[in-house]
Amino acid sequence: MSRIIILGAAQMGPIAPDESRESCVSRMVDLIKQASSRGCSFIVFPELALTTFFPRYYEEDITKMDDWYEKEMPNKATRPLFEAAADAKIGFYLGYAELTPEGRRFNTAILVDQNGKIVGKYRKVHLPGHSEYDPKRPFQHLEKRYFEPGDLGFGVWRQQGSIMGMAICNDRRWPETYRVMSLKGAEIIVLGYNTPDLNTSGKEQNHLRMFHNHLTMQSNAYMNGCWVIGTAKAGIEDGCMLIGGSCIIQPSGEIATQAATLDDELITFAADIDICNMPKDTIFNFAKHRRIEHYSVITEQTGVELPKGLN
Ligand code: ING
Repeated sequence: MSRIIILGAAQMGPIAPDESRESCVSRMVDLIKQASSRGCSFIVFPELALTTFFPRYYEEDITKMDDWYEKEMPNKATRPLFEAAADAKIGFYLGYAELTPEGRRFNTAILVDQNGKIVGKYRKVHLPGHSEYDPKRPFQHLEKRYFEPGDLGFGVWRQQGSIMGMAICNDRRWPETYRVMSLKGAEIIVLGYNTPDLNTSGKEQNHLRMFHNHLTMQSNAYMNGCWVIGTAKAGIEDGCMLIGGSCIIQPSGEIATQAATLDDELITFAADIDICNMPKDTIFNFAKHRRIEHYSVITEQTGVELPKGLN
């Protein structure tokens, strides 16, 4: 009997800087209701789904940015989301900015089960952008200023009869992200993203933003025999265009369904999790085919080091 799970990507349109948490949550509750009417049992919200993408703003005194972070989860503003999801028996992934009691700051995502219980937490490992004001950029991308690199590694959890892992945005551009989780048995990898339409760190043709968005998730879904769900926060936020392109990707690497708009939009797919088995048992049977005796530089080196004699 195949393990069919109706999965959803709950894309969100822009969140204005002055939009309240309550307004974001009510938009997300609407998406939960749509998901319920379409038989979903798990949906994926974007990265930083409760606020505008605030790392585009520079602030000398980081403590002045505290209002962008959640000090506890769930909290008064988000409890209605947890309740609506539990009523609908829908699990979800939620991205938000976390400020811990000790004052540490992370770009965080949680896994919530169908009873509204937080069963997993992930903190974004790969932080793109920069930590100081960069006058050359039309807008800032200060994730290295406002967040620490994640300290929880890449975990996996049982979720509705499958093994699920989490990532956040820039993590999707690093193959190590998916390989670590699929070496732990991941069959579904879920992630949210806020990706500016303009690459402020270098000259790049604009069409490549969406090409790279899908290339990274499709290729890694294929190379790890996993379902991958990528959910965008999309549209123009405070003058900055964020790409859409939310998608549900099969273990073959093919996009099963993709968002058509830059607004709040739910896309769903009845995923047969067992189609992971063929690639994981054959072409990407890690135990049979990997040769780890040749891979050590991947974890022993951070940057490039030319082999002796090539200097
Ligand atoms: N956003 C972008 C992303 O990785 C980025 C950062 C933009 C990286 C453009 C490279 C090029 O999709 C986040 N939030 O990581």
